[in-house]
Amino acid sequence: MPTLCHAAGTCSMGIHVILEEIGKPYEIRKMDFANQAQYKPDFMAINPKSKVPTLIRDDGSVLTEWPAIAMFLALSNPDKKLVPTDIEGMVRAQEAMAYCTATLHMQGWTRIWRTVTYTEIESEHPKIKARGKEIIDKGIAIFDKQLTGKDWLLGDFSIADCALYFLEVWFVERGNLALPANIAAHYERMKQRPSVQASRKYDGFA
Ligand SMILES: N[C@@H](CCC(=O)N[C@@H](CS)C(=O)NCC(=O)O)C(=O)O
Repeated sequence: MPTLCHAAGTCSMGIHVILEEIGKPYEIRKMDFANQAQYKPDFMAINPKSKVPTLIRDDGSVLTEWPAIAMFLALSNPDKKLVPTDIEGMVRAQEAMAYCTATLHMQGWTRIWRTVTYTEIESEHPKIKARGKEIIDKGIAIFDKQLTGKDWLLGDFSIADCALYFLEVWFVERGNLALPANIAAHYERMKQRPSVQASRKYDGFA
């Protein structure tokens, strides 16, 4: 069965939700980020990028990068209908997942949480964090607009919603920020899904 290398409260929450949606057996390898488990040789032998999500598949091969893992899981479980099958729907899923992971996560939240990677000059940190917040707010507004009159980003529930979900958790639970109306409703809808409830219970979110 597949193994998800996962750390609580990180972006791999979204992949955990997808595995729960699929409903087949899987294992979680719990990563202790507080002890820098991602930089230990045993994990780096699995994923030299030192990142979660990392998926160890049934044949032992390792898949990294959120959108690739999500697409692999969706395409290899077509009966679960977790990604549209038409070209337009599939590229829209890629578009949403790329924006969540490459821009809002990497460009936005990284500026806020890992400001020191941008500069060690502390007096510049507020400016860098403010830029991160701007990037996040812009993205949240774009997704809020996309959700106008819709329950899910692409019409039907999909892996794109699971990408937006981990950002919603960060925004609300870690940032103590209020989401605009359509995304707030999307977050509540996500929280009604048993898959999300299982992930939240595992990670200790109410
Ligand atoms: N580009 C990767 C980024 C994954 C990523 O940055 N994951 C974070 C957790 S949210 C991580 O593993 N950080 C560990 C570290 O950088 O030490 C993806 O989208 O999967």
